[in-house]
Amino acid sequence: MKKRVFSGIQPTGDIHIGNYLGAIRNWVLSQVELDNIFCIVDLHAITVSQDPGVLKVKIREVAGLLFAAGINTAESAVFIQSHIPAHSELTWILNCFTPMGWMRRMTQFKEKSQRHKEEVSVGLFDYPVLMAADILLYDTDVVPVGEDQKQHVELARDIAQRFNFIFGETLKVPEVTIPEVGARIMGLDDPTQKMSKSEDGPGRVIYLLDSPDDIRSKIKRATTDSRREIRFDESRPGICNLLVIYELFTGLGRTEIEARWEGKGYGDFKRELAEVVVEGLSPLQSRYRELTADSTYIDSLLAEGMRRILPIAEKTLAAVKDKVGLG
Ligand code: ATP
Ligand code: LTN
Repeated sequence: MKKRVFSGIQPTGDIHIGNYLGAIRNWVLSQVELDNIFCIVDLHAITVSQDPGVLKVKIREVAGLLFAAGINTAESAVFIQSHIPAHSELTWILNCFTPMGWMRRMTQFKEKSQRHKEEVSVGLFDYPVLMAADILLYDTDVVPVGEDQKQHVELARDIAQRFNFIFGETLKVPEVTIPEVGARIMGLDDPTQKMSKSEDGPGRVIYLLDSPDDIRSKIKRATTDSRREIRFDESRPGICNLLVIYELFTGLGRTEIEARWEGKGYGDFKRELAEVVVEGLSPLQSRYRELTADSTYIDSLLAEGMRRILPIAEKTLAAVKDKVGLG
């Protein structure tokens, strides 16, 4: 039996090479040995304000990029959260068994409610319970998340354990893993800041759908330092970040890379790096264009994923309703 892994990705903002090199590429490589479920969490997205037209487009765009990157429907299921009503239904039921005290401890809510002061919704407060429902519906073994989401997965474990304690063994208690990100890609304009969907300083982020010219000009303008040697030296975050991007796209070893650039200048290195990134993204971009040429194709792949996993969600929800005494 393959281990079941559940991952959620928010359809907000544009997917960038940090997401690709740090996560999506590894998902593609792991799909043979793991039973992966990828959920595009549109219900989570609306916990803060979204433009409806943009949201709809972004949902398909994220899906298209996952498929273009090599996620394959025979091995993995990709689906849209709001297409399976069991997510909302289980959230409601779990709400009724989640103590307020546990929710008040959630640090992401504290941060986000500071940031979105005027428009803090009940949904934003309930975000972690919706996430628990996502995970618990599919008998998930493992949830790989970044450090910032660890507390939410621990809450999902606590909720499952409490439910099982009250009603008897019903929900599988998932493990959380923090993948050792091979790389944390930093912003090109400011290598002390993470490359991130929600922070798009001009020239900070290379998006997966950027044109070759945009990629070239962002890399050309990338912040480095006044030294000359091209080395993997963490005390020089600008050039080091560019080298890591080069390393991941070329697959070359660090010694080999340093030897190749010995005695050469930043300008030459940046020019070659830009071509490496342009070429590295080009197959993905052409597959994306092919996949999206027929506007219904992505929807058909999503429907296929949904059909495969819907019975798992429905079975869990039915068991939960039965235990609670509903219906
Ligand atoms: P946001 O700004 O909305 O938090 P994000 O770009 O940081 O977005 P997430 O949606 O939180 O991305 O993460 C999706 C996946 O991409 C996660 O597995 C995360 O670890 C990975 N990831 C995100 N940013 C980077 C980065 N700069 N370097 C490496 N991996 C990253
Ligand atoms: N909150 C997560 C996205 C997410 C998720 C999940 C991750 C929603 N549901 C279930 C893992 C499992 C985020 O912001 N990255």
